[in-house]
This record gives sequence, C-alpha cells and structure tokens, in this order.
Amino acid sequence: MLRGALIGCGFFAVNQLHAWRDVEGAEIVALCDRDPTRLETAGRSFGITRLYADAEEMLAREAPDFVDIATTVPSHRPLVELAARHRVPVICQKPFAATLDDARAMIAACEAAGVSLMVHENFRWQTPIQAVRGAIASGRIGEVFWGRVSFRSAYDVFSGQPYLAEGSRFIIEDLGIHILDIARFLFGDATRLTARTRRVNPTIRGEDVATMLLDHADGVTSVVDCSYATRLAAEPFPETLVEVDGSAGTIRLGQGYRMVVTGRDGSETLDVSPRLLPWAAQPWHNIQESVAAIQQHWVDCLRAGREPATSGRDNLKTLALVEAAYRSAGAGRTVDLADLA
Ligand code: NAD
Ligand code: 89V
Repeated sequence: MLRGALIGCGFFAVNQLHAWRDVEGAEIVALCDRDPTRLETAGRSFGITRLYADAEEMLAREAPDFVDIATTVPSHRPLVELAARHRVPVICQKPFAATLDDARAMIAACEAAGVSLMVHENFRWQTPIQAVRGAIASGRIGEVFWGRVSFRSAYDVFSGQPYLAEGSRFIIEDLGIHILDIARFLFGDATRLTARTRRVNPTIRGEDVATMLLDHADGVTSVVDCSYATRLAAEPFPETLVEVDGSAGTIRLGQGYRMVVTGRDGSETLDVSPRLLPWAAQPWHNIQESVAAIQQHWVDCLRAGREPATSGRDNLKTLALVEAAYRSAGAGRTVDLADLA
C-alpha cells in the first residue's frame, strides 16, 4: 500500500480525500493545511490523525510515497519544488502554474530529482469524455475534420470558490483549461489559436466568456467555447458538450449525458452518464467520478513506473493553450503555439 500525504484541505480536497478511500493500492496517512480549522475538520472527517501546519515538516517526518497538492495556484511552485527536494513523487492540482516559466521550473525540478509529476487534470477522465474518445477511436465516423468542445452555464461557482471572482484571469485559466485539455485529448495538439473574451458579470474581475478557434496538428479545426454567463432552461453544470464531425459520420455528446454516434450504418444513442459514487452528489458527480479515476491512474502509473497521461510535460501543452488564448484575446490576433515553446 502506497502512503500518500495531502496538502491543502479546502473546498475541492474533500473530493480527493473521498476518492483516495476508494483507490486501490494507496491511502492518505497525513494532511497539511495552514488553516487549523480546515486541517482539523478534514482530519476528523476522514479519520486521519497525522496533521501538519507546515508542508516541509510533514514531508520530512512522514517520508510519504507521494504527495497530493490540492492548494490554489500561488503555492504550486514552492510546494512542487519542496516535494522534489524531498524526492517525493507529486500530484499537483490544476491550474498547474500561473506562468509557463513556473511550469517549466517544476518539471525540471521533478526530472532532476527523478520523481514522477502528474497534474490533476481530471476532466478528460470523465466517463462521457472517455466515451467520445472511444467512439472516435472505433473508426465509425471516419477521419475527424472538425470538433466543438463547449461548456456554457450560469452556475454560481463563486460561492464555493470565492477566489475565482478576484483574479484578473478567470474562465480560461480555471475552466477553459479543462476544456482545452479535452480538445487536445480528442483532436491532438494544437498549432495555432485565436480567442475572443468578454466579461458579462460586472461583480467579478476576470473574463467569464471565451470563444477559441484551434488548428490541430493533424488537420482538425476545433471550436472551444466556455461561459459562466449563459442562463439556460435546464442548467447543464458541469457538463462539457462535444460535437465531432468525421468523413463517415458524427458524434454528438448532448446535455443529459446522451451520446449519438452516426455512421454510414445509421445512428446509435448511448447513455454515457457517470456513476453516482456513494460519496458523490449531483451535479458534481461527473467531476467527482473523474477524480477517483485520475487518482487510480496515478497509483497504477507509480507502481508500474509509467508516465501519467497528464504528466507535467503533457500539461505544459494545455497550459500553453491557456497562455495563447489570453495573448490572442489581448492582441486581437492568432497566436502560433511554436512562439510559446
Ligand atoms: P481552497 O482555497 O478552498 O483550498 C486550498 C487550501 O490550501 C486552503 O485550505 C489553504 O489554507 C491551503 N493552503 C494554501 N497554501 C498552503 C500551503 N503552502 N501549505 C498548506 N496549506 C496551504 O481552494 P479549492 O477551491 O479547494 O481549490 C484548490 C485547487 O483545486 C485550485 O487550484 C482549483 O483550481 C482546483 N480545483 C480543481 C477542480 C477539478 O475538477 N480539478 C475543481 C475545483 C477546484
Ligand atoms: O473544475 C474546476 O476547476 C472548478 C469548476 C468546475 C468550478 O470551475 O473550478
């Protein structure tokens, strides 16, 4: 059994702690948070008694097999570098870094220490997204030439995560990062990106609407669009909707986790709903299930000595799309991803 330690017992870590209880081959033995109330609450809720206010002290005393960093972005680089200094394999929540230079420094530190690094980029692990990828891979729709990955909602994310209202960057950095990662997962790496952003909600600092056009290396053109200013008859949060057109057919992942695959042989409608895990709650269950999936993937990779799908190096390419989107929207021009390499 791998012994893990978790840093940051806030809003989202509760999901990670629930999921760790379900993951085979690992358990969380120690927790760290600078906030004593959050630390004690998490310890009590999950029966973990080894509690630390200081991450360095925890790593030195516990010498865990891995550390799961569930803090917000400002602490990611210092904590990942700390883990590397202690030669502890590390999972880091998204957004991995505020800048590409910070991301490169964390990757270099882990590589120099010889420890594995995975970014907790869980959206591609959602059951419906895996189903779309499986449908593409089946070859039924032929060669993919176009796609759309869309997340439009009016859900109040600010009550659970008040910091989201405060940053000068909002939807692309926090949510678009997942949706751009899904576009990479489905259509491959992108070479050029054009973006337009808007702020509709006057009470927040950053943009809450983003529309992006991507050229992918294999010739696919995709549209990635995100909004937290879109009031719909039935609130879809947190569903990502996907459209894929291929030379022989189409895939439509619609609201309600309904996927329609159309090929030359006709159409098939599939229910690709996520499981409602015993500790999960709607509408978050889709995200919660993907947390369990990515954490199991980490354990499987760590034991087998394999690089995780969303390693630091992989996630650098998603982070570059985020940076490209802000640059494109700021300058009103298309950004070549090679210019960010
Ligand atoms: P939060 O502010 O509720 O919790 C962060 C916790 O980390 C706080 O309790 C804080 O005291 C603690 N902390 C910060 N720096 C620390 C340090 N150096 N040492 C010890 N403790 C420290 O934040 P949150 O909403 O839980 O978000 C955490 C991260 O999870 C963010 O990066 C966010 O983007 C991400 N997130 C991911 C998903 C997903 O689906 N992958 C969903 C929601 C949030
Ligand atoms: O998944 C996330 O990173 C969350 C949310 C879905 C609320 O945007 O911050």
